[in-house]
Amino acid sequence: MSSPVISPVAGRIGAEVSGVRLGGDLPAETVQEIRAALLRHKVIFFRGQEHLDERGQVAFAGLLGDLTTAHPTVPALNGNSSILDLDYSNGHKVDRWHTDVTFVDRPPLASVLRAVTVPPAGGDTLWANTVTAYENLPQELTRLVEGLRAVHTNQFDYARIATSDDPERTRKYAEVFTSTVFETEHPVVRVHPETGERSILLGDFAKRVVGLPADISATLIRLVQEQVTQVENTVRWRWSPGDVAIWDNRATQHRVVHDFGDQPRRLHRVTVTGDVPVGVDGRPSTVLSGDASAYSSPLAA
Ligand SMILES: O=C(O)CCC(=O)C(=O)O
Ligand SMILES: [Fe+2]
Repeated sequence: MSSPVISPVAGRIGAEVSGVRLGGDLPAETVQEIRAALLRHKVIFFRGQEHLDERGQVAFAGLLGDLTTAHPTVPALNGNSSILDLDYSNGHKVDRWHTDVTFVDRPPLASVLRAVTVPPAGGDTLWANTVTAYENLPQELTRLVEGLRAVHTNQFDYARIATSDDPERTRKYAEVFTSTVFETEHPVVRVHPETGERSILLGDFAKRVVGLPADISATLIRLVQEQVTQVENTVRWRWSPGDVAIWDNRATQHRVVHDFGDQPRRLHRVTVTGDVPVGVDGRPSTVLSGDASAYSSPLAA
């Protein structure tokens, strides 16, 4: 089989991989090349994977590692316990910059997202490189954030997401999302377990910086988030059905662009289990509340 062709998309993040037909039967060598591209480019895109159904997506993702359950609180898509159904007509609305599932002690290593239905225009997804974000911080700020830890939680601020036309639907979704409250303290700068790179670990589930008064904490989180999401650190993907994006959830944040009104938009996500983040001082993250062991344990196949 010929080697995949890797073409960078934005200057600091993102690459398109062509010449690969994704599935559970990829040779180990190709999987290795995909992993290397992921570590290097942080998010990789595959077009034209229309042949991939739910089982195929799960089988492929399983080549990258053990899979999590669909979500710590949100039920899986019927019949497949590792697929999270991101259907924007069911109240799902995560339109803020985040790293996936950082409210648990082992946020996913990677997410594999497959476009099922996309609006005729809009509904792009953005990713930000949290390594280049860290590297481009002014040195004085780097020194400050390296010593900080932040508490991440799935506890929703209802008012913040209640922008849907249907507040009842939004309320129901939030109720499910927070049916178990998780809280985890993570370092604000983590060391990547494979590349050794340092990256910012914040995003929308980060609620406060440990040891700081609420107002200073909020200002500091906003300040660092502004650096992470600077356009130079980002890439934007215009979806077609059958596209697959994989991101290194240890080195990125992402968000949907919610500019498609009531048009249907649906994607399926499968996530690969990650490990416990570690700060530059070697200290791992610690759980404050909620037991997420069932989420991150390898699923019985
Ligand atoms: O819908 C999107 O574009 C992104 C949704 C999301 O946050 C995710 O798949 O983790
Ligand atoms: Fe996400």
